Amino acid sequence: MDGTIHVLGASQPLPHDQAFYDARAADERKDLLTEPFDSDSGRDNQPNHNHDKGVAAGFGKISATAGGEQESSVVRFISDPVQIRAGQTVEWANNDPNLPHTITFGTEPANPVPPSPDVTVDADGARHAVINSTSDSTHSGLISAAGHERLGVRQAPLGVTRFRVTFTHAGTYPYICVLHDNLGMKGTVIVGP
Ligand SMILES: [Cu+2]
Repeated sequence: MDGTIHVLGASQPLPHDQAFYDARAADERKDLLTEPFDSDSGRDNQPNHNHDKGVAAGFGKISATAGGEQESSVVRFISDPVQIRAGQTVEWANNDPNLPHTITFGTEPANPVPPSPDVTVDADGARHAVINSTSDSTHSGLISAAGHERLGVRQAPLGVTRFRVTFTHAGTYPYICVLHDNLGMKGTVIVGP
């Protein structure tokens, strides 16, 4: 691990111009944002016995940089709209270590933190609700990873990063993340008979 410093005279041209560095920055940004799509855990092809369809509720990444850390987030529901049949279950998974999200059908709650009273907890810790009609309201509460682990600090309990909804009747069910709907974080579940 060694390096070399080239010191140029003040009048010598630099090897690269600003456009070169702008293009490199754009490439790195694209890599950060697209990489999780290759290997995420919330896509439809993920083998999982707890649900029929998976939706990624955001992606994010924390990168080490010379200046400390850098965070990047995709604030979207990926795999949207999702189509299922009546009786099937959709699972949302937040794959972002930076941002909490919610999955909210119907009326927005005054307090976005706790889940609505109809939400139960599955054996694996995921939250779960059942929606019987397009006029039902349900709210996941904040779905988020636990805080960073830090030296000398007692480890925080795991965060709840998954929310499932079982749909018993056909219909079109729009939903939002109450924290980021203004940024376009909205989705739709289409339930066939
Ligand atoms: Cu969100």
